[in-house]
Amino acid sequence: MNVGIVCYASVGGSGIVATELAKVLAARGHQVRLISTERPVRLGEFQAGLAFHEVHTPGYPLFRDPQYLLSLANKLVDVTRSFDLDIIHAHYAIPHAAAGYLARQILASSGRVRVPRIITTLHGTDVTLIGSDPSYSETAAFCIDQSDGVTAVSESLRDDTYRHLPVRAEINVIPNFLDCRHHQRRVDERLLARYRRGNPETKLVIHVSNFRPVKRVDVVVELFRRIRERLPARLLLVGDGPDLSGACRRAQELGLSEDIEPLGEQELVVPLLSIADLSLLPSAQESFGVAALEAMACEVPVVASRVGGLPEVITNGESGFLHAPDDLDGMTASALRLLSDPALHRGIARGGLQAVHTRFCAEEVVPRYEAFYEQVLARDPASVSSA
Ligand code: GMT
Repeated sequence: MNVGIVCYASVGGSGIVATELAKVLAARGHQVRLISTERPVRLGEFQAGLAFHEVHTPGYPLFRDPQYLLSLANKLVDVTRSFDLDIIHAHYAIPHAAAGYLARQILASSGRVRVPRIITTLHGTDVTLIGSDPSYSETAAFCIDQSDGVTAVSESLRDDTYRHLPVRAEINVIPNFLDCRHHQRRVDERLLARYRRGNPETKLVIHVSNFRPVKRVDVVVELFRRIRERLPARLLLVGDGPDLSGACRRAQELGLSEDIEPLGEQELVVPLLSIADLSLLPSAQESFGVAALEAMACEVPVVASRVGGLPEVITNGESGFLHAPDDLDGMTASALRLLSDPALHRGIARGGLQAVHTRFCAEEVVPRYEAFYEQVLARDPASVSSA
């Protein structure tokens, strides 16, 4: 199949999942074209069957903002004409589903007989936060409905989509996944010693995110403060975003600057996860939680909020711990239990690893996308107006 995959490349799990999907599909013999504004972080080296196409969005003094939707739709038309795409798979509905819709209309009205099918994968905030904002909800729902196929990364997100938006399309749930051969614990003793600062008793707590308000980084710092009161610990903050500087300021006010390592954006998270003892994810909302999955794959127990799709990833008490978002006492208690009871730590780490390997490895999930592509290609295309 010729597949075009559209995603945000810079930050966030949707770009990571889209890039991993592109790589695995190419390895399975498909011709894949990844289309984005910049080279996705996780793209890696040359791989046969996988090409990257950059979207340029020229500015102009009259525009307040660059016209990304238009330049992306234009790029999709170009790439389809040059490489005969069967499928355009849009990751994150806003505005990628709209760009796919527009590209399909343009191709059909130019007399093209075979237009690509548009598949939209909903990732979370494209529905729960920004998509349901009254400024976007009508266009978001329309473009989702106009897709030839729609998937969501969790049952919870599928239900949220019907609740938040006037969407009528059938939504198929295909969960996020990892390349499990790559995502596995590999401890680098020198890295471990470096971040423990010479004290082998020190526990390393990690938080990986895009540091947006929905991640509640202030709560991460507060949980760490409570942990630090009870045992020697250091906090690795991986990623960047608007709330990182506030978190560092707060840590300074609490006298914890020495115990916090803001590591910025990192292409390779496995070495960092592999030295961690605990991952914190007290998000206000999380449609899935790729960060939790990556931690579990590296045998790091996760303490997270019981929100959105996280209960579909973590089974409380078996593969991690879930608490109501405001239950900071509960999260602290679970964190301290994990950090002070090696048998419990081992059991939860093993439970997490097993959950990943039984349900969330690429070999398990990617064939579901392939089957969905086939299913959508076998259907009549969504109606397109041709000139
Ligand atoms: O947090 C965001 O807005 C970014 C977005 C993304 O592009 O990664 O995250 C969402 O998609 C991820 C991949 O499917 C999910 O793992 C995240 O849970 C989801 N974020 C939220 O629902 C807040």
